[in-house]
Amino acid sequence: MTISRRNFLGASGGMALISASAVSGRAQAAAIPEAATMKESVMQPPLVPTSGPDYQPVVTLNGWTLPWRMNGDWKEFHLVAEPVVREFSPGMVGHLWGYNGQSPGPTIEAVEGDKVRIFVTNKLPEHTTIHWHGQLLPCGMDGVGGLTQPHIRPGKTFVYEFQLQKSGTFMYHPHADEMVQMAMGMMGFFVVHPKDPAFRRVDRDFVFLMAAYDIDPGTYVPKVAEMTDFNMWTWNSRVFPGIDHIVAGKGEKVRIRFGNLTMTNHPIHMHGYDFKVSCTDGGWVPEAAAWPEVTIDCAVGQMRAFDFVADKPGDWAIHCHKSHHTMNAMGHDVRNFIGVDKKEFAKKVRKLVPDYMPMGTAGMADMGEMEMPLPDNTLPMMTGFAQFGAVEMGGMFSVVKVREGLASGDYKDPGWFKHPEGTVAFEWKGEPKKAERKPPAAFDKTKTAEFTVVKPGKKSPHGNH
Ligand SMILES: [Cu+2]
Repeated sequence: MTISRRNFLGASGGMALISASAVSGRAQAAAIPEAATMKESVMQPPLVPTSGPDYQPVVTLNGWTLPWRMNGDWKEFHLVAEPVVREFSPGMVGHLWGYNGQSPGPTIEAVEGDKVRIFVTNKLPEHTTIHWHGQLLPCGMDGVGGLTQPHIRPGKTFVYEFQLQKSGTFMYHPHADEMVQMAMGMMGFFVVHPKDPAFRRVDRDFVFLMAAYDIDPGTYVPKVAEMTDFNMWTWNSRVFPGIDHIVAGKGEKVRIRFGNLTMTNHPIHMHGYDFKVSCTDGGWVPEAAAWPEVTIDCAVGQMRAFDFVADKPGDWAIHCHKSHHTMNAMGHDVRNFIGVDKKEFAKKVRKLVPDYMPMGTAGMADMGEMEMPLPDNTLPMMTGFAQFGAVEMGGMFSVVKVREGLASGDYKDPGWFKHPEGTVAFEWKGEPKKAERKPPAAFDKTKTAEFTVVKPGKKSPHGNH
């Protein structure tokens, strides 16, 4: 047999014949790389490249990067589409569909110019495909079932092959029975690192995908026909307080990348910093063209990455700014009882229902501290505690923890921030005696005369507001 030019381009050395047959879909079982699988929903350490150009590998919140093997000059990956059980946060799991044991699937990382060969095995009860969102590739590798390829039937394995044209921030998801398969959690991140290791390089690089689920309290399977009324707003199919914290050392360059596969936009807001969009799923934003933000809206089907220098230590909140998206399962037909006196009413109800609690007459903050009996497999609507009390959040919320003296590559949770004395908001307890007075670090004593305390009921010296 002669090695044709096509075979030679398809692979090199002793593997040429095997990979040539893999290309044509007649791969022997032995030719398919082993499909790694993940049982844990905790962040796995970054997968540092052992060959090829150097790059800073990403960290997937509550996730992992798919191992690959080199076969000649092809980087080979193996994704398995299959039913998975994903923990959303301790106390609740979803029966989802995903890849290689988890939803989302493992992050794929490779380098600009790499030739990638991705084996996709379908272990779902129905057919599927994979679309490589944002990648520039031959049309027949685009993964649109019926349009660019036949569907991958249950039990079958297909091969996708393309060369990575550019670095950037991409994702993968099915383009077959999309409404069902994405509502069930099928998606994954795809990061292509620049060939030049110095290009837009950062010290830490975090990724997550946003997905929304509608899972009735006490049940396990998302309602796939839901279009607007979701109750689980997730980052990497996790909700607060189950979402990994984003840990960085003081002074490090940090990138956070995210993509949106829900049915609505998510304005992602990070406290304590301003920052710029450095990359979209269309490519890198030239530094001179980026404008500052503190909230980056990510529309449906979009991806955004932003960069900042972690120069301000602290526990900084990062969350979707739609306040319903930082809640777990909730009823949206709750009436507003703020200001209503339910005391007399409650007495009467307690004669019939002894453990009745009136709620919401002063807002709903008390729900953050309440331990109420919940149906099986349900999370409280708002929950989570930090060093000062209940955080009263759920859904798309996490904490960026910037610390001094963190070793590079240390992603362990450093605990809660130790605030320097005098830098935490405090309760006003009247004018302290001179000797007791501890002004906040940045407090300017020369300005104290400008502050006047107005007693309730009295008119402000600047008029009535
Ligand atoms: Cu949102």
